[in-house]
Amino acid sequence: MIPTITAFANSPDRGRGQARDMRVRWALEEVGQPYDVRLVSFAEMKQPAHLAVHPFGQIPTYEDGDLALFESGAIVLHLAERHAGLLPDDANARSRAIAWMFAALNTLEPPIVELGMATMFERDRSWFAERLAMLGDRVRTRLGELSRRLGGADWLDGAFSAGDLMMVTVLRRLHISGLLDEYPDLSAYAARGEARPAFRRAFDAQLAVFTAASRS
Ligand code: GTB
Repeated sequence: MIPTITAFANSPDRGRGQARDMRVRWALEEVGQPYDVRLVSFAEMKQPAHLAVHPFGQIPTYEDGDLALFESGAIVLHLAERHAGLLPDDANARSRAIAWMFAALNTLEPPIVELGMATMFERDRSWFAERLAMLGDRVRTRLGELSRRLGGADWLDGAFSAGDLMMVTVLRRLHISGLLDEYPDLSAYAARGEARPAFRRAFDAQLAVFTAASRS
């Protein structure tokens, strides 16, 4: 059976691959699992049919037979555990790769999202410049720490893993801010992820949704 994921019918990022279906698409491509996509509007996401799968009325979701999942991290972990290619065989290395997934989602992504939200929604506030500087420094702290740990290696812990997949999707959210450019090793790390054929296929698939929507 081919799993079905959900994605934005009209992604506000205009096909830049910033929405969280991108990481699920990428994982599916890495493991060679074909998939279908159900495109949903913002209104449809809040309807009972979608809320039955995603309690918070968001994308992405993943449905495969009896299994319905939400949360991009849970979906990527599910795929990585059931297919070869995204987690090492060695039990300790596997746990470390999963720790990097959590680090991406719990330690790096929150300040990066906070910075993005402030940039989008708080520009007209009197305290915007001060807050932006503070949020930028919080992100820089994490990037500095990540850069030190990466230590010039290609990937975070040996071979490419679901930990790198998740970390690269999180770092990509900084492209617009220019902050990632302050860390050439992390820029190169993200670019290595983006150069993977599976990433390219996933990116092109989500871009095709935007291109088709903008033509209609
Ligand atoms: N923790 C959940 C997960 O990891 O799956 C978060 C899911 C989530 O935030 N989904 C967003 C959503 O459905 C889309 S990805 N939002 C609609 C809603 O809440 O009503 C977040 C996102 C949206 C848009 C951009 N963008 O335009 O650049 C980037 C990221």
